[in-house]
Amino acid sequence: QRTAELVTPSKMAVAQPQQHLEAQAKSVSDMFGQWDSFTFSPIRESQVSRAMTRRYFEDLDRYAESDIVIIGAGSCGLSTAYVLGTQRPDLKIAIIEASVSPGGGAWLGGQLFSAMVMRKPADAFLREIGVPYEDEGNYVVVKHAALFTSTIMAKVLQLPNVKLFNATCVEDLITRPSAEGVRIAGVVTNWTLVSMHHDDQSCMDPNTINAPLVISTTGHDGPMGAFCVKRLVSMGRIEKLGGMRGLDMSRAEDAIVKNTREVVPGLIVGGMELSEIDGANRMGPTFGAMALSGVKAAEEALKVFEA
Ligand code: AHZ
Repeated sequence: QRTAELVTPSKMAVAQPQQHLEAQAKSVSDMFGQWDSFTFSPIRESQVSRAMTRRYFEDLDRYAESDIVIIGAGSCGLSTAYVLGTQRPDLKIAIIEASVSPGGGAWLGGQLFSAMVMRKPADAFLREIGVPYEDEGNYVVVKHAALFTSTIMAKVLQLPNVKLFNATCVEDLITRPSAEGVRIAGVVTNWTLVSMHHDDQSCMDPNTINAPLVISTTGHDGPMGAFCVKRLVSMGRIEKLGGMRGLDMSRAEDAIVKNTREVVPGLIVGGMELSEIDGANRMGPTFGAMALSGVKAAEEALKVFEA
């Protein structure tokens, strides 16, 4: 044990990769019946720390200047990221998610019921990402909402031009004066746990990401939700919020998709956050509008980059 402690990090770094490749070459079924002689490839604890922290800090450095920041990794934010990330592999896209676990409210269909309903034509989005569904005529049903959420998340996370920073929240917007009054030029971030303790700890200043375009999909009002539109009110850019109205599925879903737009220069708003500006109805547990609001938010963003 003592000698292992004395191995220098540089020697370890040279020695390990080849062994790792050999271990990877085994198939799972080759392990059957071999458990008595089983061992993992060796590792030193610092290698684990460095494997994580080096990549994280490289990502922080790389994405400090992003092309697009998407706030919120719920159904709308992830749909936006999928369309943008696949259509424009040249754009650097940072997703900032306040929760430890991304996915927002899309892990279950409604209450604790598993299935997820999407009204047509949002079935096109499911076909695009390869999620199977049962066709019920005007709507389709995915057998478990987590199948949609885990599939879109896997697709988004595999994109080389997208980085998800979770457990990180947007606590302010970067602004610049412009002909229209103000334009949004990036986001101010903090670890969510830090943001939650500004009142009982001494000042813990935030971090920043510069980006010419921010897409806010933080959901309806709540402790964290509707963040950007509430901030637009407090900075005097919007007079007041319309406030989300009661539930009306048909009206709500059409309105959210149609109203997905650049609300102030540099800030596109999509998903349920929009209902707070426009005074739109909520739709409850039907998710087609979240996927297609994401598609429209991406289309609006592409116009900005093509202009
Ligand atoms: O954690 C939030 C969630 O994952 C995240 N978020 C909120 N504020 C944030 C901040 N910084 C970073 N300041 C933040 N992240 O944003 C995500 C929003 O996901 P969501 O699922 O709540 O919103 P959505 O618009 O993607 O989907 C709405 C789904 C709903 S709500 C509803 C109803 O109430 O009737 N019906 C549907 C389909």
